[in-house]
Formats: sequence, C-alpha cells, structure tokens
Amino acid sequence: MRAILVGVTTINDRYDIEYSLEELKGLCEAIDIETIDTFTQTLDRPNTRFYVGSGKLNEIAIAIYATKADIVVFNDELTPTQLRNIEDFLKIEVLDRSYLVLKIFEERAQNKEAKLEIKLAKDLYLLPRIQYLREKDDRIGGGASTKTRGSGETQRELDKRHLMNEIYHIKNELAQIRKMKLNQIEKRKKNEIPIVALVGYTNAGKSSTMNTILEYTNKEEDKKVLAKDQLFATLSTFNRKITINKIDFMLVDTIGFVSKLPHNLVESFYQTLQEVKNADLIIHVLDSSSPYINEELNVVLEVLHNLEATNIPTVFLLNKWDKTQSENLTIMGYKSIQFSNKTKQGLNELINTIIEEVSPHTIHARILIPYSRGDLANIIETKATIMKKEYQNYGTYFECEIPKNIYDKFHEFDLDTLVS
Ligand SMILES: Nc1nc2c(ncn2[C@@H]2O[C@H](COP(=O)(O)OP(=O)(O)OP(=O)(O)O)[C@@H](O)[C@H]2O)c(=O)[nH]1
Ligand SMILES: [Mg+2]
Repeated sequence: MRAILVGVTTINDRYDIEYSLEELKGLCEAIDIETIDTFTQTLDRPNTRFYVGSGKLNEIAIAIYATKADIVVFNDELTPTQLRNIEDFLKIEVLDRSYLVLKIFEERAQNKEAKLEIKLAKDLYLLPRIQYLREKDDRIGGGASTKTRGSGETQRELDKRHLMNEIYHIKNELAQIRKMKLNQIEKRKKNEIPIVALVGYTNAGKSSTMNTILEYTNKEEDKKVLAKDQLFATLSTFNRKITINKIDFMLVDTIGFVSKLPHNLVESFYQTLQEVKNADLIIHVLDSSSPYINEELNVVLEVLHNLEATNIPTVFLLNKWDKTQSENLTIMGYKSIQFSNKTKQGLNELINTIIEEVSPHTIHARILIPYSRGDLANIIETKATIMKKEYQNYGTYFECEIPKNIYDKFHEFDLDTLVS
C-alpha cells in the first residue's frame, strides 16, 4: 500500500514536525505501508472539521490523483467527525496515527496479557466510531467485506453493546493478571534480588543488549529474547535472572517508547512498565547512530518522568556505536558507555557498572588484624558494623560488615581470602 502522510504542527508541539513525520513513516513501514508524499501545515490547532484547512485538503486530493495513492495517514488521532468528513471529501481510505499503532501492536502481541491490552485499546478506539464504521459498511453493502466476514458476524462486530460487554470482561481479566504480577514484584522485592531494567526508544537495541549480556553469562539459547529490526518487537516485559561473580540480579527487557502514543494505549503501556519503578539500576539504551537521538532521548525521559523513575541510578548506553557518526556524544552529568552489540565494544564496562551498582554496599568479612596495626583496627571500630570482636594471640579478630570503598585496606587480613 502507498500512502500520503499528513501532519499539523502547532506552537505547543514539543517535537519537530519533521521528526514526528519520520516516526510516522517508520510506523507505516512496520505494517508495509510505503510513504510516497507528505503534507504539513502550521495551525493554531488542528481544524475541527478536516484536521487541516480545506485548501490543504484540496492539495491533498490533487496529490492522491497524481500519485495514485491508496491511503492517507494522519499524524494525530482524528475525531469520528474528522474521520467521516475527510473520507467523504477524499473518497479514499483514511487512517490515523492511533489506529496505526494499534494495528502494529495487534500484529506483534504474543502473550495473553499483551493480546488483552491491545484488544481493550482497540475496542475503546472503535466505540465512538462504531456508528460511522457501520454506515460505511452499509454503503459498501454486501460487498467484499460482508462476504468474507459473513453479514451476521459484521453486525455483531459492530454492535456497540457487544463492544461494551467485551470491554467490561477484558478489564476484569486484566485486573486479575495485574494483581498476580504485582504479587510477583512484591515477592521479588522481599527476596531482594536487585532489578536492572533496560529502557529506551523503540528499536534502540534493548533486547539485543539483553541477549549480549545473557551470552556473556551463559550460553543458554532458549533464554534469549526476540531482537529484530522493527518497531515494537518487544511488547511485554521479560525478566531473566542473571548471576555474575556470585552476584544475582534480575535483568528486565521492556517495551520500546515512542512519542504520541494513542491515549487508549497509554494506560496499558505504563502498566507494563511498572517494574521499571522498582529498578535498582536503569540502563537507558540509545541508538547513537539515529539522526533523531535528541528527540528519542526526550521521549524516553518524559516517560521515565511520568513513571516517577527519574531518581533511579541511570547509565546511558550509547548503543550501535559501530555505526555512529557522532564521535563526541556524551550525556551531561551521567555515566555513558560507548557500546555495540555487534562488536561487543563496551561490554566489560557495562558488566562492571552493573556489578558495581547491584552488589551490596558492604562486604561481610572475618578479619584478623595484627596488634601492630592499631591504625587499621581503629578504622574498623569507626567505619564498620561489628558483629563479633575477640582479642586473640596474633591480633584482634573482627566479624564485620566493611564498606566496599575501604575494603581493599583489609583484603590481606581477610581470613576467608587467606584460606582460599
Ligand atoms: N549495527 C548495530 N545494530 C544493532 C546493535 N544493537 C542492536 N542492533 C539492531 O537494531 C535492531 C533492533 O534491535 P532490538 O534489540 O530488537 O531493539 P529493541 O530496543 O529491543 O526494539 P523494540 O523491542 O522494538 O523496542 C536489530 O535489527 C538489531 O540487530 C548494534 O550495536 N549495532
Ligand atoms: Mg525489544
């Protein structure tokens, strides 16, 4: 299918229209719609009848004729009235950004929860539009769509009451699934396994990074997650328990972020991200080769802000460094790592950073300090938490929790390392 894209930019827009349409183009590609032309208009607000002005709509009509486009895609969610007016005027199929995203999510949804979430969002989207869609169906009257679906089924599908009923049931079912998930999160909190969450713009390379870390720790292929060059390859959260140097942590892969999410999807989107709120470390994956890296960064920061996850320690992973153009890229005030899943550049640094963040801040040790080192015994007395203290033949014995940053001084007196 070949499409013409249409976007309105207003003074309140946070994102550049050029970037926004580029993103829309990516969304179209995700379901095999090719972009052949784009139209933009600057307005105080989108036109209530036609989204754009009628002059612009005329230009679009001419372009449809000239390019033989199959479809027109609008960069915002259209009201039912706009949808009807525009289709009446252009006599061509019209899609809006929300429907496009819903379609993509529908195609990608794999597990039960994701499927229910997307069905709910789609039903909520359809509900106010059902009258129009039914009329449209009547107009096509007995045409191909009725034949393929069976008129009884069409009738039912478009029945408002049926939709409302379905919405009610899906909501109930989702509430139960969420309750179960919250229980799991609580349980994990009790077990105190630290959580490391991979977050980032869609297609930045979160799942690939998860797989790279899994490869580093063990070779179990079946634990790997799906990583693919497409928007929203990951729709749900995936957890994998990882052990490095005897330290356990939970690595969490999450759904990719995108701007202007359909409002019916926002709730479920944030629901799937609940785990990020409890993370001990956030690895913010950026595609350092993207020309829109700033916009993508801001989209993600906004979501993290809404999630109230901005106080969590964060490291920025400048991914796809193998093909970046921006040699001097850094994130002010934060640790950032130049990284590549292809060449494995930066992998050791990433692993060390994770270990540092998730390991306990103290080390449990049994040490024997000779009487000649009163200075060190003094440090233990003031800085460590002492569980046991004994004066022995060769020196003072301590069983204690030593802050990690001063442990090095005591390493040679650590009885456990001496034995091993
Ligand atoms: N050149 C290069 N490509 C990469 C790198 N990391 C990931 N990719 C590619 O980028 C694409 C997206 O990777 P994913 O890991 O699926 O990205 P994601 O962030 O999980 O994407 P969503 O789940 O869709 O949000 C894939 O085609 C990967 O092969 C990298 O370091 N270098
Ligand atoms: Mg992914």
